[in-house]
Amino acid sequence: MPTREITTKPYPDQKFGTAGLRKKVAVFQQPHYLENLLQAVFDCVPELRGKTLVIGGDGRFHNRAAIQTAIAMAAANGVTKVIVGQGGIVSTPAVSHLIRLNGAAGGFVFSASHNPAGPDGDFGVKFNIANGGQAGETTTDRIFARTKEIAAYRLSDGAKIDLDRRGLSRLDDCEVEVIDGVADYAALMQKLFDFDRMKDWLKRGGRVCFDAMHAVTGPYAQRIFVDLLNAPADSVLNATPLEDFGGGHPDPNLIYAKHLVDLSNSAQSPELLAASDGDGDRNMILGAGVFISPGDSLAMLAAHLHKLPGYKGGIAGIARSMPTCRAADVVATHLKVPCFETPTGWKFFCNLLDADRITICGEESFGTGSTHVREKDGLWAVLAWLNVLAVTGKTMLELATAHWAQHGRHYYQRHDYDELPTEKAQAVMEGLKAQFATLPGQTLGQWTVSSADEFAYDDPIDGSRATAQGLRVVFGDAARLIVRLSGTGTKGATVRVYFERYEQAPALLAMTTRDALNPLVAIAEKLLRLTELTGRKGPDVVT
Ligand code: VG1
Ligand code: CO
Repeated sequence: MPTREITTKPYPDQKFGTAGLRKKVAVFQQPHYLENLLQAVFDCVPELRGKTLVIGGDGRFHNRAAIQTAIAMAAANGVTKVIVGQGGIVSTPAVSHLIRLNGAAGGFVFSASHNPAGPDGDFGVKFNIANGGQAGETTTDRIFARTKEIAAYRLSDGAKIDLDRRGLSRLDDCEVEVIDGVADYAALMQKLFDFDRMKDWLKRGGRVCFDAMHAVTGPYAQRIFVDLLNAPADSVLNATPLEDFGGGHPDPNLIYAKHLVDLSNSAQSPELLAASDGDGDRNMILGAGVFISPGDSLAMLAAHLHKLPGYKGGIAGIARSMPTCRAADVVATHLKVPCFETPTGWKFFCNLLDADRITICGEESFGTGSTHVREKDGLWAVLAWLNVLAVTGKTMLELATAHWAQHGRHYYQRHDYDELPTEKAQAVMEGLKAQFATLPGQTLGQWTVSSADEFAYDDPIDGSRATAQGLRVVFGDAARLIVRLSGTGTKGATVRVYFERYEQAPALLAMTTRDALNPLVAIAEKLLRLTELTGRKGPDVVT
């Protein structure tokens, strides 16, 4: 079949970042929109020529059409093998694994992560490189620059691939293999965790409830929990991926997975409750009667990880993103391993993982991961917790309480102000920055400011410097207030405000998060003048 070269005109709005490009479906459906972006990737990443490319998606609306386009363009751009998941379904962490397993030069994930799906929802493209991680900023900047000058793209005219039938076919000089998107990932999990022990725990009456929220993790959870671990079928909720995610919002947090919170507080609660997001990289963890915040989950897993088969040798180090609470730092000190503080975004962890400086890492935004792939991994975190339960024989509440008693407790919350006009969001940031010089030494409420600055990161591996990574007001070890602008929104600007309070006194370990953080919220309102500057009565989302 011939390859066609099609003339096109650039779109100005294809700002490709390390988390890819996310837009409304209607934007992606404009003529040549997706093609322009993909051609820009092929143009800027010549390493794909003569190599393998992995393609997957979270099953959302437009996924199948986008995958056909990507395959046809890969073939026309000299890719010699495409590996694609059956039905177009491969989670973000599984794509990362497949790239590494097959020595591929890169991979596309068609997803807008936790953003709602369907014809009126969002669509997105992420591009990962040979190490399995997201392409770095130099590459994504080049891709964006290329989209602004693109004049033509190449497409193979061959037949469409049957995405539902596993096996090999050929498109021009490109071999296309439709694989079971779950199998290799499930095999990896079996290497890392003690499946016999977990099976036994379940057999003895331990109960798990995992909500796949009609997104990509359904088939993974089904295979792992039900088929491999013999958990009852009703352990997995909403297991069928739907193009509109069933009209839901697969952002696993206290708002969008509230039914799990309610279940965990009921008498019928299973021991472990969890959910993942659209593309399977996030996780939310609850136990009967307890919510484990993502920062705590990172710290607690780090403390127990050496008990799990894949991590028997102990851990080399821990990393957390700057806004993530400092519970991990306390564990790192205890274990005498380094703790790295990175900007938000998984790519910063990848350098540390590649250099074997860390074994586990995590973000406050319900993301946890380890050396096994180069993305955060929702199901991995759930299995790690299940394995910890099986090994220790303790309940989640017992584990959390013991952790806080030993290491102290970091109360934590994030407030989001969504879809603000850019000027208003900027005004909040500038307003705080203007006070930086006078803040240190000031006593606000019960705390005294030890430092106030804008976070910058010097990458210890490649020496690069990332600036403007969020504003922080630090009150020693006792508390922190952090403000940053989201880099992933699809509409307007989002201001995120993060609150952290640390307590060690036994009497202060069992407050509600809200009671613990109210005084800090009041300080933030004074410093940031959020009501006045945003015109909002309060945050849109509290997690
Ligand atoms: C958010 C989270 C960040 C995460 C990113 C991608 O970014 O805060 O921790 O890495 O989403 O996650 P931001 O810039 O909007 O705060 V995913 O699950 O959408 O790939
Ligand atoms: Co995601």
